[in-house]
This record gives sequence, structure tokens and C-alpha cells, in this order.
Amino acid sequence: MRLFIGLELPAQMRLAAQEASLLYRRLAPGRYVEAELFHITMAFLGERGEEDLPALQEILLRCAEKQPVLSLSLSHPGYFSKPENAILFLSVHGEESLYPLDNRLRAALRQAGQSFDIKPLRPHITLARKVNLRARQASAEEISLPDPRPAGGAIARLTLFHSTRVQENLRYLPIFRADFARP
Ligand code: 2AM
Repeated sequence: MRLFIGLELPAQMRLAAQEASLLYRRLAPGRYVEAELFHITMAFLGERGEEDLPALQEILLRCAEKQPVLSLSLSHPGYFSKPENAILFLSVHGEESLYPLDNRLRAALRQAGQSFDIKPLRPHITLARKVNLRARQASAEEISLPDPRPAGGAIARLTLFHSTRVQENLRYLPIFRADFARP
């Protein structure tokens, strides 16, 4: 099964991201992601067997137990890759608070011999793939997208997700959650 570790979004943040996404899809065509799938990936693990689950759960618990509750909010839109075939995302305010957690998570995964995508963390919420941000064909001009409402909230746990298809629809199913330290 395909697994990754990430952060679930507070309801208000998800809703504001959905509003932005609905507006962007009218301005810039692409394959937009359902709001249910919005999240922040912390570590992409890839294909794993059931036998890896206990060790992974232990890592989540260990990394979460000393982590204070995070406070994040939506920031500006951005993209990866080329403007005519872009991955469109929202950045987050407060992302600097994710790096200590990222460091602990990577160290724990490495120590346990668990492989993961080693690309540096770039906290983001993917809204769409294959997006065309060119205002006109063959022109250098890019469509400018307005900022989302700066909605935010508390993120109080780390989640192990199973990326799978349910009746042909892509779903990121939370299969384990580890709570952050209570204040
Ligand atoms: P994203 O975080 O940019 O949206 C499940 O595939 C999730 O893991 C997606 O949200 C995806 O991208 C993220 N992810 C991170 N690294 C990945 C990789 N190497 N392959 C596939 N998905 C990856």
C-alpha cells in the first residue's frame, strides 16, 4: 500500500482553500483536486507492506509527543514545474514551525531504516495538477491568481495516510493518528 505522513487541515482552512480552488479553476484550467484530499505532506513513504505499520506508528507517536500544537494559515498561491503544465498549490503562513518536526521525522525514519522521499520539505497544499498558467498561448505572461482568505487554525496531530482508490476515486485515508503534546 502507498503511504505518506502528513497534516490534516482544520475545517476553516480547508473551506477557504476550497473557495480559492473554485475561483482558480475558472481562471486557470487544470486537473483540480477535491477539497477532501487537501493536506500538507510531511514525508512520502511510497509502497509499504502491512509489516511496516507498527514501526511507522511508533515513529509518528515518538515525533508527535514533544510537538506543540501548530498554528498555520493559508498564504499565497504558487506553482511547481512549468507555468503551462504546473502543479498549483497554496503556501502556508507559519511554515517555519514545521521544520523542527520535519527534522525529527526524517531522523526517526532514517534511524528505523524506513525509506522516504528525501526531497527537502516545501510545505504546501496541492490544489491542482496539469494547470496552464499562461494567459495567452506562446506568451510569457502568467495568469495572476488572488490570495486566498488567510483562514487558519490549530493542527494537533500527525497522520499516516493510505493513498488508494475507493470506487475508482483517489482517497487519502487516515490510517493512524498521533496527537501533539497538550499545552
Ligand atoms: P503533494 O504533497 O505535492 O500533493 C500522495 O501521493 C501525496 O504525497 C501527494 O499529496 C503528493 O504530492 C505527495 N508526494 C510527495 N512526494 C511524492 C512522490 N515522490 N511521489 C508521489 N507523491 C508524493
